[in-house]
Amino acid sequence: QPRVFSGIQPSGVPTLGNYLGAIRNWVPMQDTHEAIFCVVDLHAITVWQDPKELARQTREMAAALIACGLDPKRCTLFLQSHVHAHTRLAWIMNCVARLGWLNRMTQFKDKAGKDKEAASAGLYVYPNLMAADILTYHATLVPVGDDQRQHLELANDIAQKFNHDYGVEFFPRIEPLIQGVAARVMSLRDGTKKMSKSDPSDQSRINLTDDHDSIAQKIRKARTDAEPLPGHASGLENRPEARNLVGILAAITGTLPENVLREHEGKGFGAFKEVLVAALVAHLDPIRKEMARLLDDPATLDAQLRLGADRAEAVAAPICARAEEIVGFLPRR
Ligand code: AQP
Repeated sequence: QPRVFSGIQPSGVPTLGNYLGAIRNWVPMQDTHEAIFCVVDLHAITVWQDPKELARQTREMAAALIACGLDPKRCTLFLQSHVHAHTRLAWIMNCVARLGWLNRMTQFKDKAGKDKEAASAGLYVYPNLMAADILTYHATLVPVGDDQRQHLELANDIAQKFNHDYGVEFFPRIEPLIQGVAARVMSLRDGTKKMSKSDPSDQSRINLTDDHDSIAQKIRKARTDAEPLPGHASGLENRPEARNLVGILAAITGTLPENVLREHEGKGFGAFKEVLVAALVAHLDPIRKEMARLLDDPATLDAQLRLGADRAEAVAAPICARAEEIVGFLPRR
């Protein structure tokens, strides 16, 4: 079975974007692949996180993943900071990656904002840690949202440079797996920005912890235009907010935007939004309730994460040790 790796930052409550672009696609892979999923707390601290909040959010993210259908028995689910191979290999990757490559990363530019000098060095080398996350498992498939495409290309460049510089065929090629009609869910306030768990405005996103009332309120207030829904996707050009809401309904009901448009052609957004609210609540409410149930028993959750870390380490530690040997580090005897 091919080995799959993916991760998610505990930098806030998981959003509908995380769910449709990533988590939901991970669930079926448990049965078809050797699946390794990680809550990437090391990545989260590349921007400031209040320590108490980070700890709470990390458990919450783990609970969300299980509530969405990841089964700690059928996949390896763990916290990144529990498996030291990630940081050990990341250091080597820091020394393989070139500054010129990192300078081209658009996520750094977006997240660092105007004052690049004030961004953390961690945020800058984030893609190197991400390369290490994947490569320390020799994973070949990485299911992610569309926003991560550039980082995966960089991970391949790093892997190839390592192989070339040390004259080995050690790290395999990584294939990004970017799936579904909602590979990029946009903000509810601005259809040109992606929906993000760390967006300062809670109104910009649907959280997996949102109940009926918050979902209804956020969708009713979501930005749209005054035109009715067209019958074809061509009628959504230059209407990013309208396209986003249609895409969300299509994804959540398991159909294509064309079918949504055929069914709702000519409707105004007032009526369409009510359909969307009902579909979102029906889909997300069981997840929200299951999350709450899991968080009620943190000891069981922690035990599951510990088991996951043991399993992850058994795969990652020997690969990392071999990489260190290739570089020329003496083993500790
Ligand atoms: N809006 C989105 N649409 C589709 N997929 C998305 N993903 C994130 N946002 C969207 C996918 O979710 C996975 C986990 O992402 P992450 O937590 O590692 O970091 P991120 O991509 O930076 O996500 P956020 O929500 O925007 O987090 P913050 O705000 O902390 O930066 C990835 O597979 C990602 O593609």
